[in-house]
Formats: sequence, C-alpha cells, structure tokens
Amino acid sequence: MNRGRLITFEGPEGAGKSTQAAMLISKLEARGIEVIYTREPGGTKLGEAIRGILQYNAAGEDPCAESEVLLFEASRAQLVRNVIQPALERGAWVLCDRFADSTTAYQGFGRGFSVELMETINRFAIGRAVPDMTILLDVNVSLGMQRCAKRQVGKKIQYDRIESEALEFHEKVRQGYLELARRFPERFRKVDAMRHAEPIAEDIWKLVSDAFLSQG
Ligand code: Z5A
Repeated sequence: MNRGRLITFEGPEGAGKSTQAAMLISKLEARGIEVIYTREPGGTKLGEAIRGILQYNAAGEDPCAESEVLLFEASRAQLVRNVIQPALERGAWVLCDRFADSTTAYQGFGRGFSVELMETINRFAIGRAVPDMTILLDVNVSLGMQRCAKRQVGKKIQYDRIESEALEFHEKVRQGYLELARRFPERFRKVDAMRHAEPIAEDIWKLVSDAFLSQG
C-alpha cells in the first residue's frame, strides 16, 4: 500500500483555507480518493479541548506565550499519532487546515520566538508526517479581517484570543508565511487568495493534480 498524501493549508485568518479545503476534497473524492479533513488546533478529543483553552480561555486563565507554543504542539502531536499517520499509512490523503507552519508563522514570526526553535519543536511533534505540499493562501490582512468580520455578524463571540491581536501582529504573520514560502520552495505553493473562490480552487486543483495525479 502506498503512503497517502499530506496536504496542508496555511495562511492568515480569512484566507479561505476551510473553503478551499472543502472544494479540493470534492474534487479528490470524485476521483475515488479517500480524504480525511482535519484542522489545527483540534482534530482529536484532546486537541479540541486544547483549542478551547487556546482560543477562548477554557482553563480560566490566559496561557503565557511559552505555554501557548507547547499547547499547539501537544494538539499537533496527538493529531499526528491518532489521525494523520494512521490515515497516511492506509493510503488515504489528509488535508489539514493549518499545521506546523502556523506555529512558525504565529509564534515565531508573530510573537518573536526563535524561528529555529519553533521548527525544532515542530519536528518533535510531527515526526514523519512532513507535508507533501503546503498551500499558502496569501491574503492581505485587511481583506482577511473583513471576510472574518462579515462571517461574525450577529454571532455572540466576536473574535478569539489570537484574532484579537493587533494588526501589526497579523502583518508579521503574513510576512512570515511569505518568508517560509521562499525558504521551502519544494514544499510551499503560494496562491493569490485575494480573488473569488472559484479561480483559486482551479489553481489549487492544477497544482495538486500536476504534482500527484498526472503520472501514469
Ligand atoms: N494558530 C497559532 O497561533 N499557532 C498554531 O500553531 C496554530 C494556530 C495551529 C486558529 O483559528 C487560530 O490559531 C488562528 C491561528 C492560530 N488564529 N488567527 N488569527 P481558527 O482555526 O478559528 O481560524 P483560522 O485558522 O484563522 O481560519 P479562519 O479565520 O476561519 O479562516 P479560513 O479558514 O482561512 O477562511 P474560511 O473559513 O474559508 O473563510 C472565511 C470567510 O471568508 C467565510 O465567511 C468565507 O465564506 C469567506 N471566503 C472564503 N474565501 C473567500 C473568497 N475567495 N472571497 C470572498 N470570501 C471568501
């Protein structure tokens, strides 16, 4: 049995990661491919509990910046061992909405922790689950925020803990992602996400099908 593919979606908030993952899933499933969709933080019972702590202070106090890193990594380690690695081993494809590069972008470039340290902790958490392709949906911060604001209209919780960070923080995150895409061109595919969803989905399909489905 061939190992499946791990495709991760990254980008600033409101980039359209969940929307594009859903569109890619339908195309892959139409080809008879088993696809598992998951997200970070979360994707397991432990991970979803950590998500509540990280986003909405479910533990009753703010995690300090160091705890924040380790909580993201704990959620990731659990997701890899319990969901991603077993799926890849049985030949399924896994589409993950955010993965290790989010820690490098948000906690490294955004919060200012050493990028090398974030990458080292990421390697510990992900083990062999290195993404085959990382789709970076690039959107400018104001457009991403406008999209999220539209979605939040009428909802009780407005913004979560990380979404509420200052604009400069989100700008550092965006620039961090662009830097990662330059550093790891073999894995990253940058897609202009400041367009309608359909042409973005077409570009992603071309990238994915050219890379993984065109042989034979
Ligand atoms: N975080 C971290 O700091 N470190 C880590 O290691 C990890 C995460 C793993 C998770 O939040 C937060 O945790 C995140 C990073 C941090 N915080 N921030 N900021 P989340 O999972 O709740 O949210 P998110 O990952 O940021 O995703 P999102 O904001 O939900 O956005 P999205 O998935 O990229 O977009 P979407 O849901 O597909 O679309 C958003 C809205 O825009 C929606 O109404 C769509 O209908 C609309 N949309 C989508 N595409 C388009 C286009 N092309 N045009 C117009 N409108 C569109």
